Amino acid sequence: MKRIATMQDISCVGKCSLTVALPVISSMGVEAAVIPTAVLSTHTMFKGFTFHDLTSEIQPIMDHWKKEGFDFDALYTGYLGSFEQLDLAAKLFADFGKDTLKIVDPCMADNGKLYAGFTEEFASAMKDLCAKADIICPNLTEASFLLKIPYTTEYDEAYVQDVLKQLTALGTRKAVLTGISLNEGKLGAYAYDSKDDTFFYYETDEEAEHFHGTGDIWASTLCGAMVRGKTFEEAVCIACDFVKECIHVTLEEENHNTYGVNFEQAIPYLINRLG
Ligand code: PXL
Repeated sequence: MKRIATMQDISCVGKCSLTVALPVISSMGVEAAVIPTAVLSTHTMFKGFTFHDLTSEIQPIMDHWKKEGFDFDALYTGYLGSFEQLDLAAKLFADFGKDTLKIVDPCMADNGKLYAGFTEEFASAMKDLCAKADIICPNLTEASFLLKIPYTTEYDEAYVQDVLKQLTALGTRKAVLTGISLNEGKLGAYAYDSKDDTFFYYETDEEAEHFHGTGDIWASTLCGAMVRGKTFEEAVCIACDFVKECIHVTLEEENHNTYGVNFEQAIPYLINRLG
């Protein structure tokens, strides 16, 4: 059985980070080992969330794993909350990442703005972690902060390709920009493999609403699909299709919640889509 180690927080309510990574990866038939970086009562879009930092646990967890001789088919980092956690993620890559797929989702911003608590200095340090990854999957806002370029919603295909080339120039082999819309009513992901110098774009019909946590579902699905032997392109398509299905299932439900998607009832679709 394949095994992924993922490092991100637990937001107890919010359907993001570990509360989606675990079920999504597990449902893809892959073992999910976790390094929880913090416990929050909710994700940071709610007011008054509690926060308990677990940074001091991370090194002891990795030391124990090393002693037990565990290895992983992929390492996947999501929302990380401090410079120290970025250093520990780099350590995870150094200690367990030889010949292992390393995926960094540089969670820190959306819609032109950094999430609560993040700074431009943090974005700059995140860039160094991205350099150590095989694949990174920022949205356009995160890409703008990583590259220190202005965020824009007015872009064309040439712009997206240029951003992707700049992202891989940070040191990662592949970059995928999520949430890209090149055609009215469509939404997708634009990917670049710098080694082969090939681009790849996949889009689906855009759903009527956007939800928090879909980036984490997207990255978890990409990671699971790659570990299950799908090509990079196939994995990008599966991740886009699954997120679209999650939003679709959510919107079908009367009085659906607004803080996260109904990915749970879309899981049969994912298993089927995986083949
Ligand atoms: O989905 C990204 C994410 C993960 N974890 C926490 C968050 C967010 C986004 O806001 O607040 C705690």
